Amino acid sequence: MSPPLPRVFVAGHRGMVGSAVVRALQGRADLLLRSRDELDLTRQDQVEAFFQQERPDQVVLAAAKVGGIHANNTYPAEFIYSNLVVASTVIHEAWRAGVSRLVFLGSSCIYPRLAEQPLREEALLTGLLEPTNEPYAIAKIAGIKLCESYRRQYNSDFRSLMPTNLYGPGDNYHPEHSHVIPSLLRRFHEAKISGAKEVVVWGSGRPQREFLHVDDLAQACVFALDSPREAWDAQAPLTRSHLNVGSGEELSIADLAALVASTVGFEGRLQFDRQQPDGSPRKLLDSSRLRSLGWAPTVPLAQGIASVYQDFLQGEVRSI
Ligand code: GFB
Repeated sequence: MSPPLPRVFVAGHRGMVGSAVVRALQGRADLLLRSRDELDLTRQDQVEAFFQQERPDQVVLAAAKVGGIHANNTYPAEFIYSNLVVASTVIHEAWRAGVSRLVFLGSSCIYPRLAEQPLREEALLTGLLEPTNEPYAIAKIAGIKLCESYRRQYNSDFRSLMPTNLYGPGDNYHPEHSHVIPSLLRRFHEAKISGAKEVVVWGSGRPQREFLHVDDLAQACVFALDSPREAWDAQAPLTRSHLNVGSGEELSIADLAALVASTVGFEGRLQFDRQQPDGSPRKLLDSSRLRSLGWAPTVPLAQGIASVYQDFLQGEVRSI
C-alpha cells in the first residue's frame, strides 16, 4: 500500500496563485481548501480553530490582497493590514498546530527600488522601497521575517518564495485595480471590438518588468514543499531564508504593450500617459539559487500571453 498523501492546506485557493497551486498538487496531496465564507484568515479565532481541528501536514500560504500599481497606491491601508494579519495569523497557528512545512509567497517588490540588478536575495533591507507599493512590501517582508524567526526559535521548516510579476488564468481584469498584463489585454481587446484608433498605456513605457506564468510559480511551490531540508537550507540559510522565483524574461512596458496588441490583433496607436506612475524602474530577479536546486520555468512569455488571451475570451463567452 502506498503511504497516505500529505494533508496540504492551500490558503487562498480561489486566487490566481492558489488555484494554480491546487492544479499542481492534484493527485499529490490530500487538499484542504476553505472559502472566505468558511474561514476568514484575518480572524485569529477562526484560524486557530481550523488548524487545531484539521491539523494539516503542510501549508502553502498563497492568500494575499494583491493588485497593480494603482490599487497599491490607492488602498495602502488595506494592503498593509490585510497582508500583515493573514501572514502572522496563519504562520503562528501553523506553528502551534505542528505543521511540518510551510511555503510563504512574497513578491519582488520587497527589494529596494534602486538595488543592483538582477536582484539577489541579499539585497533585502539594504535601501528604500518603491513608494507606490511600500505598505504591501513591508507586509511581505514581515512574512519573510516571521518564517525566519519561527525557523530560528522553534526550528520550524517554514520557507519563503519571492515571485516576480505574475500572470495566468484566473487573473483579475478590473480596469483600474489589475496588473499590467490583464489590464492591457482587456483594454486592447475592447479597443479592437469598438474600432478605437488609440489605446492608453500608463506611464512612460520605459520601466522594465520580468513576468512569470503562474503555473511555473505553482511548480516552484510544489518543489518547495518537496525539497529535502538539507538541500533547501543550503540555498536558503537562516540569515537569508527567502528564494527568488523568476523567468529571467524581461522587457520594457512599451515592448509588452506591443506584444499584447499583436496578440489581440489591435492595429491602432499606443499613447503613453505620463500622468500615471511608472513605479519601479526595473526589478529583474536573480533566480539562480532556486534554479540550482532543480526548478526551471517552462512557459515563454509570448506563448503564455496568447493562452491567457484565449482564457479571457472563453470567460467573456461564459459571462454572456
Ligand atoms: O503590473 P503593475 O501594476 O505592477 O504595473 P508593478 C507594471 C508597469 O506597467 C508600471 C505600467 O510601470 C505601470 O505604470 N502600466 C502600463 C500599467 N499600463 C498599465 C495598466 O493599464 N495597468 C497597470 N496595472 N499597469 C505591482 C505592485 O507593481 O507589482 C505590487 O504594486 C506587486 O505590489 C506587483 O508587487 C507584482 O510591477 O508596478
